[in-house]
Amino acid sequence: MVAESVRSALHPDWRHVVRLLHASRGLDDIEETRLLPERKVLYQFSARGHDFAQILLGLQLTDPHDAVSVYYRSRPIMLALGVALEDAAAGPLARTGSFSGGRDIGVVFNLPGRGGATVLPACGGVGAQYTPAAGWAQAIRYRHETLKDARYARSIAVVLGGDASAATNGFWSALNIATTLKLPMLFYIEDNGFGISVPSVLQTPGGNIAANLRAFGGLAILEGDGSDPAAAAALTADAVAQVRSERAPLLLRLTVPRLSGHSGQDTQAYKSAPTLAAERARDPLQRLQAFLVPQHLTQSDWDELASEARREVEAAVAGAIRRPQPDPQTLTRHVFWHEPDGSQALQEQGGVLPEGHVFPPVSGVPAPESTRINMLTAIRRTLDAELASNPRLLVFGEDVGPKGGVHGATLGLQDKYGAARVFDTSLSEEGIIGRAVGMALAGLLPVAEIQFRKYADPAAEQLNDCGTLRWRTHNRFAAPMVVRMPGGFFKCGDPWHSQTNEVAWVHGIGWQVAVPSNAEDAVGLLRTALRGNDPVIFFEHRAMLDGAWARRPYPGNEYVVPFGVARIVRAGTELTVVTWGAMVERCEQAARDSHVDAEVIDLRTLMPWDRAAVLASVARTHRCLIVHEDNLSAGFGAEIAATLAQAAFFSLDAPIERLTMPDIPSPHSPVLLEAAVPDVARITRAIQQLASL
Ligand SMILES: Cc1ncc(C[n+]2csc(CCOP(=O)(O)OP(=O)(O)O)c2C)c(N)n1
Ligand SMILES: [Mg+2]
Repeated sequence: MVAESVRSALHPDWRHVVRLLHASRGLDDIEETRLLPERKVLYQFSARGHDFAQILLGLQLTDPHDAVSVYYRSRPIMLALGVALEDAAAGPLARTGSFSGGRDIGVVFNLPGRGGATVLPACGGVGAQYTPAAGWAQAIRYRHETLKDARYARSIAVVLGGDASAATNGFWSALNIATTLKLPMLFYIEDNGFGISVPSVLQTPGGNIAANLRAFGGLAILEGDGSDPAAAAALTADAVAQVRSERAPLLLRLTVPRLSGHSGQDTQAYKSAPTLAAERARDPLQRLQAFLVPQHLTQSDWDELASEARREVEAAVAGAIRRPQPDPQTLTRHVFWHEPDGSQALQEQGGVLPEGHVFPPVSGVPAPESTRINMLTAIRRTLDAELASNPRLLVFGEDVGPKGGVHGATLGLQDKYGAARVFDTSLSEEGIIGRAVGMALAGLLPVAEIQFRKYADPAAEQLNDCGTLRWRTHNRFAAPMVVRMPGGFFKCGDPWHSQTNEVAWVHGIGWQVAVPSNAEDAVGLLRTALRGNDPVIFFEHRAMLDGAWARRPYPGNEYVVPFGVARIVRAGTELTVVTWGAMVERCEQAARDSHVDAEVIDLRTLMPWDRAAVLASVARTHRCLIVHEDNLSAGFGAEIAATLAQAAFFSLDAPIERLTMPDIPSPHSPVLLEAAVPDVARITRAIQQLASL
């Protein structure tokens, strides 16, 4: 037994640490020796060797507004944060009641706050964990300093990553964000010397990221041996305490042995016998035993804690195995807030709604002013009105601050709402979107601007992971946000500023996609997006931002256009033209020029899209032409055509036609551009031709 005086002087609670460490080892052990060979667990990641220091770190994260962004080797910290053993065991078994309900790999965790630290929904992609943690850290700052919420005064964001993850874009993006903004963020690097089989000298010069970062501005550095009990306890405690009090970033690098293969399949043939022996000699479990027994614990105390933990783990695994398999009937639930059957279930955390935010009233009826404004002004006024009514809304991106955005959409908003709410970001699209994810999970409403649609490419991983977040956490989390993205041709084209490729977002799971063609719809759709509860891509066509045709009266601060409701721009009986974005104006003109009684439908949103309106129209006209600026192959027109082929087959009197850009990037020369993008003359001919069949 530990003498009372010694125990109270001990920090941390070593008995608790011992129990957790044995529990973690027990889970790894049972999975490796029984469940994996029996194929009950299909994907196994052992935390052996990383476990001890993670547990020490987790026990420090006691602030209710702390967040941890973890990766796939992070089960020990989950146990330290209070995840029940049976829940932890149920994940790899892909059973119900686990953190993803069998939808995600068992070690890709998440944990809603529920009065304790939040574990942000983890990703399988290495490096994806970093920028959301920076977003959470910035949200802490915002909620404390701008929203004056004293409960966030000492909260911190922690991100866990391996040595190889320090080579990823996400790592550097988050490091830049945290250091330039001086955010309360702890980078916790678990350096096991390998990324699967690749040694850390190929990830960072000399193999030590901490050594290389010593000259990095605004970053405190600590490092040491994560398998040494005294050192690991002191370093994790110091690191957390320092970030809590200094409100500034710190990187803690702990060397740890990876005592098992990278994953269950890995034989570690790439490690030499001396390397394996040296790793075994650093097993933190044995070092902890030597450290505690007999000075602080008797051997029988230790043994009893070990067997108690083992018994609990065996019971937990048995309980997890008894849990039902996930129900295939629920497979498609929780992609969006609203289900196709009209039901809805609010996520537990993320976005403004779970914290009880109530939006002002809306109206589907425009209250038009007397003068017309361009689409750019319409977007700015909508942002302005929503910033005024929703203190949790933040607008950010490259150049959106003092300059007001390279397109001018945010002009004057920083002056009006301050630099905490409307701000410039570093030039990292991954940082913009990843940060938005972290902010959304922290209960804010991020409105991010991607300067041009093509420049969303570096953010592809964060965008994809954001979209799938609700589904893969089984609705425990969602990260509603609005990503504004100008694109499409303007006076000229080019492969960088003029792409539309809106179909990519439709194909990306979990994103709603709005493509307004005019100022009034832009107001209504943007407001719907900003009052919604799902991530939205808001595509701002460059040709329409100041286009004369797109100018409309401002329809008022309550005006909304629901998603999935098309507008019949021009009614007709002979042929249906389905289009959106900048092509709407051209199709309307072409319909007039063609002298065919063509109906023109502006879809306005592509996810969801108004199938009913298109089907109803084609049922009357029996002919359909789809016009879009995006490339032909697998463009959104293909989806519409497939839908019509299936659901309107017997109404069709002619083949479904598509008129689109060819499968090329947007060309720069106005002559080439003219030839590439469907123009009024070609649309007119296509209408006439189809009508004549
Ligand atoms: C973006 C991405 N690329 C590749 C992989 C495949 N992969 C999974 S883990 C891993 C190595 C990561 O090593 P490290 O960051 O050191 O963490 P450790 O596994 O050693 O704890 C790789 C290459 C991935 N998951 N994500
Ligand atoms: Mg590693």
